[in-house]
Amino acid sequence: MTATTHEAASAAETLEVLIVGAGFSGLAMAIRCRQAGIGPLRVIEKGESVGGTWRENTYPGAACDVPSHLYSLSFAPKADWTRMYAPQPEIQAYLRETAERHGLMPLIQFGTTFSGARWDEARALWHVETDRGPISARAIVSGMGGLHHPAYPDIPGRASFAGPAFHTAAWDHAVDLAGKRIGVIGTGASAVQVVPEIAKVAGHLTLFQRTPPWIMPKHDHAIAEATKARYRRVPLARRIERARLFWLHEVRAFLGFTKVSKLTGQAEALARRHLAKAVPDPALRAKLTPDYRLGCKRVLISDDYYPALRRPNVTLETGAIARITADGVITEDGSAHDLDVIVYATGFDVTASFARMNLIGRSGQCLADAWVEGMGAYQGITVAGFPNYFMLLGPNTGLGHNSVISMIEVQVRHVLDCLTALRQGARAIEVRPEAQARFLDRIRARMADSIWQAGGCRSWYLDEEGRNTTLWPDSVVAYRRSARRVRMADYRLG
Ligand code: N01
Repeated sequence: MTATTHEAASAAETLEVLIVGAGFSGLAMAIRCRQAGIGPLRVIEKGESVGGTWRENTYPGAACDVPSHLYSLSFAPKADWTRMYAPQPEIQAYLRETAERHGLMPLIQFGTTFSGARWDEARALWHVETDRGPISARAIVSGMGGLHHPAYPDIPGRASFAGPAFHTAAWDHAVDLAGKRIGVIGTGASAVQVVPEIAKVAGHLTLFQRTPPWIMPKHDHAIAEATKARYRRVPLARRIERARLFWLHEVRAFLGFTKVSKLTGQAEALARRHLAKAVPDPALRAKLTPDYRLGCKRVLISDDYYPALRRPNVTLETGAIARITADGVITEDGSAHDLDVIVYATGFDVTASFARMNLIGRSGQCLADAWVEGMGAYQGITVAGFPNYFMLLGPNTGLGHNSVISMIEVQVRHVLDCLTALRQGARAIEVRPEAQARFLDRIRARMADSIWQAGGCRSWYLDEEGRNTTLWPDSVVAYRRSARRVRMADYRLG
């Protein structure tokens, strides 16, 4: 395959495919498109380098909570991951090296934000708006994901705080935290990673917890040089390790974390033992004990979070926050917590990320309007009324139990099949509304007794109406069966 057929198209040229985002999804799609000879192809990326969420989340302690040999692309293997759970810089470097090795860099237009697209029925193409000018493309593949709009809490007085205040996903590295009084709001996956790091340097750290998370042991460790050498020499050994990790998550975590089962109870017992071992003080332990079922929120893994909370310079505050002032946080009991810095570890606005896509489909309908009853897409990938538009990690394709990279790979396969149909002469490919409705009914039925609905908690998985429009309610194997190959009967070719 020559690189020239895939070089970025000139501004006026109609692209065969425009990929939005150069994170895991967008890069995986671009690699596969190149391998399939699809072009002209371009990737637009709002940032100045590849990596997506792994470029944006640079907070101290950022790392993957899925083992790296599993949290990587099967067709871009890396034998020498340094740790069981790679730190963020290593994952970002992996994505950069992967993009370079596959010749993607000339195809990526950095510093370009997608601001919307309108389907042109007569010409069967998308007119895409970006902050760097318009682009025409026959097909769009969104690799934007859902976890990139930081959510800031709606706390009165938030803007009045006089000191530096920033979100974990927009870390301000210019702020020196040494010796400072720091408040961290939130106790999710980002917080459990950042808190132990901040605690090491802070004068005092106050952690504001609304809901305690379930935390399992992490057992992170460096991967021995001999193991890396073996994985380099014998790729089969690395593949076996990947398969072992996949099935471990697929079976044990799936059964324990997605429905209330015997394994849920066993996992809770393990997490309670982990807590009891790390926190002997019964009062602190009580504050850290969840009152909902494990799996209802994302199950966290950490070996250093609980020990960090025992440090003399750390306070766990469980009183609700009443307001923020210039000097710090006031809790509802009237206590003032004076702070120099506030860190928002308050997660992402997932629903808004998708809804904000200013996409106008075939009959002039906006995607946000198509989703007034909640987000939903056929296989999480395509939406009726929006031909030639494909989403990677779209609605209902997140996971609570396994690596989302395995979901991305299934979706890339599905999209490639659709793109192939376009290459074979179809002007447009669009999911049939009845196929989409059938798929969504199936999802909703499976969701009914899931732990996310029945586990007694409120999480970012659920939208304002309490619908889970973010997670896949079944195993990865089931998703592969469902989505890997396109059932052409479910699509209408135009
Ligand atoms: O965000 P979260 P996150 N007052 O939404 C609290 C991925 N990820 O950035 O639980 C007080 O989980 C909120 O409290 P509550 C992963 O998919 C992956 O940590 O709602 N508190 C919660 O404690 C993850 O699931 C990795 O009661 C407020 C916290 O803020 C997703 O990103 C690492 C509040 C938000 O937790 C999001 O994780 C990191 C308020 N007004 C993240 N509003 C990996 O390692 C919110 N909170 C792969």
